[in-house]
Amino acid sequence: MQALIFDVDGTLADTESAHRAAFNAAFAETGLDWHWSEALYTRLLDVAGGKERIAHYWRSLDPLHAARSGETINRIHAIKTRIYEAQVSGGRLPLRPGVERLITEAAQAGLPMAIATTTTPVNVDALLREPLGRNWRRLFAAVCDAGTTQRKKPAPDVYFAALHALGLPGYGCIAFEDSANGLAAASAAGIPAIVTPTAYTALHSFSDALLVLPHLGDPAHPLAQRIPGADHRWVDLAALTRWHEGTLFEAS
Ligand code: XBP
Ligand code: MG
Repeated sequence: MQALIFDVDGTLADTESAHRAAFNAAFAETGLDWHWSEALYTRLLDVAGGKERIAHYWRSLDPLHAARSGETINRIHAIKTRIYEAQVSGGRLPLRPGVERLITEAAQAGLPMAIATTTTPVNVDALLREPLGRNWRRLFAAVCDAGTTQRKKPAPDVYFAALHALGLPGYGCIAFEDSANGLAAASAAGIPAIVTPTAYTALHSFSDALLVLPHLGDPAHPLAQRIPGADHRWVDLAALTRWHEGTLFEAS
């Protein structure tokens, strides 16, 4: 196992409720009578990328005007991003169990890491700056985000960008994801993926996943069940190495 590649939203932290609130606040601020309920947003999450999600929703309401709304969508999304950034900065949104522990363990072991997300760059800094420190970028060989590639997940582009930056083949890495789109993107890039769903993605299909777990666990929040191949009730490098060897065996 040569590197770990992390998705952000839903994986490093359960962020989509904060995103949903920011979208709704941006709609209100721009005088739109749109409101994305939890049920509607769960469906809209099938479209990766906030701007693409707004465009998709607008086309469903008013195909004619939506076609000419690029500038307006950019303006709404910029307001949403400002609101989201204020909501999650300062450590107000905690990382999921085991995320900080595993990143720290990998960094101390000198195992390269990257980020592969469809979210806007400022959102990653707002989320990680407090829990991982203001120099959090030094922990990652590459941070690939909405500014890195045009096509969003389930397209593999952002994962290919991360593999290119790492100088590694997909089968040498393990990806961490929360959604069917994310799993599809990692799988299309040839990267075995561990999925830790959230309430928004619990009903997605993860048949391609190396493993599906409620979260990565840690001593303070051990997983309810023992994990085959792991010494503890949380995911550590020793367990990941064993699981990764299994994928190489299967591939051979
Ligand atoms: C999840 C997404 C993002 C967020 C909203 O990204 O699809 O669009 O929902 O963020 P990830 P933006 O790949 O990290 O799961 O509004 O900045 O797109
Ligand atoms: Mg995600």
